[in-house]
Amino acid sequence: MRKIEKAQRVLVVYTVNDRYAWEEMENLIETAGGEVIDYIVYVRSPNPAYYLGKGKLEKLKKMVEYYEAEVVVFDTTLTPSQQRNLQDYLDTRVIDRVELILDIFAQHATTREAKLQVELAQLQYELPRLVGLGKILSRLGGGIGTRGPGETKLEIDRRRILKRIAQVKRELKEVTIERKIQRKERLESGIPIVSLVGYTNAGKSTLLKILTDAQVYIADKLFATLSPKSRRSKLPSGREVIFIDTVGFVERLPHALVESFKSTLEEITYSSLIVIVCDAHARGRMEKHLKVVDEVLQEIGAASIPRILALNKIDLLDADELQVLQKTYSDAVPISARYGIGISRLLDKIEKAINREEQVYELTLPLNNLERFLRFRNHVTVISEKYNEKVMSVKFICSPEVYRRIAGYETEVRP
Ligand SMILES: Nc1nc2c(ncn2[C@@H]2O[C@H](COP(=O)(O)OP(=O)(O)OP(=O)(O)O)[C@@H](O)[C@H]2O)c(=O)[nH]1
Ligand SMILES: [Mg+2]
Repeated sequence: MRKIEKAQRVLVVYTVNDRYAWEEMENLIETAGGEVIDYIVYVRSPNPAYYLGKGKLEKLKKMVEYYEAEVVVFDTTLTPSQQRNLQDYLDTRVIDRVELILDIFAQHATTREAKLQVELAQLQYELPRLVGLGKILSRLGGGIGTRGPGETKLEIDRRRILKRIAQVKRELKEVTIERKIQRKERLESGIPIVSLVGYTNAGKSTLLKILTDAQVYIADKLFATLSPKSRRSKLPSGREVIFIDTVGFVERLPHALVESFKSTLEEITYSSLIVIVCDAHARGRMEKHLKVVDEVLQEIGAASIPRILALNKIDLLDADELQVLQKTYSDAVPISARYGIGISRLLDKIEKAINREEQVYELTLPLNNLERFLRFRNHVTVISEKYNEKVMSVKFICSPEVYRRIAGYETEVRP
């Protein structure tokens, strides 16, 4: 069930005094298909029953009536009872930030995996909200509400949701196995993986396209990419890498979503290098966006992977702005993914970062079992090789990941 239908009139309740946060919320609502017609701001501590204080609540009620608003969106998380009370009092649909983001994800999911991941997040969000739904849902019809709030019905619904959760989890497991096989193949190829990560709408898919000539979906929408693509490509030296696109992050990303998309986000943890793509045109928001990216990377266990920062969309900046930016982020690479500016510098930096990770290793391998080493021959630089009738001693340079692959074989070496 969609929370916002096309062109529905939406009133917003902002809970922070931050122009950028308002802009982002408006963007989220538009991405979901709604139209923001007016807003109120409420930054005081939330009332347990209605979130809003009495005065603001009455004002909002009048606005709902005046505009005939179809949806009220709160830019925060509401408790199930606050949401229920608000819907009853305002006599219109009330949704919070989490539901809005889930709604966008649901609209953008195209692959089986993404659809299952979103459904799981939605079901988990719905479950605690099921108990004693107010009159509004029964009146609006559709979905759970049509059955009315009778206790036994609720119990039936609860069981139905739990059953569906179990089923979705089972189906996701199957899909995940497929992903694991692909990942294993990628890792075994020894080719370094470079993940493009960043805030939603930063230009990750556009960058993937220009780096690899891939056909990817690019849109001025939040969360355009839910089923990330990966593509092989060559660095300036001719060395191969795999670039992977990722799901965009957002401030206060619903935890249920991070959980559901874990298998997709997990891909990032297998990379040799992370390129953080950041919308440099987002000026005032940039630092916050970078902070969110950092937090998500920590949460998924990718904090220790080396990073490069790419400041994207510099075509939208004037010379002064660019200069200030370069001073503040002196290690970053300014680029325009759309117009192909700064891409070769970025590739050089990627290559250097990958090489920096590499070290000299030494191995002694039995001659009758060189297969594994030979498979990785293209991913190492051999410094010296020595043979006798039984073994080969080899000194070479490669990345720690490639070495791990070869070293698994080392244990089989017998003196
Ligand atoms: N002006 C300008 N626009 C850009 C540039 N790179 C990307 N864009 C635009 O920014 C918007 C978002 O680009 P995407 O590549 O879809 O962004 P994304 O990071 O993949 O977004 P999600 O998948 O939603 O997380 C699109 O409208 C792009 O055309 C750039 O260098 N300059
Ligand atoms: Mg994308």
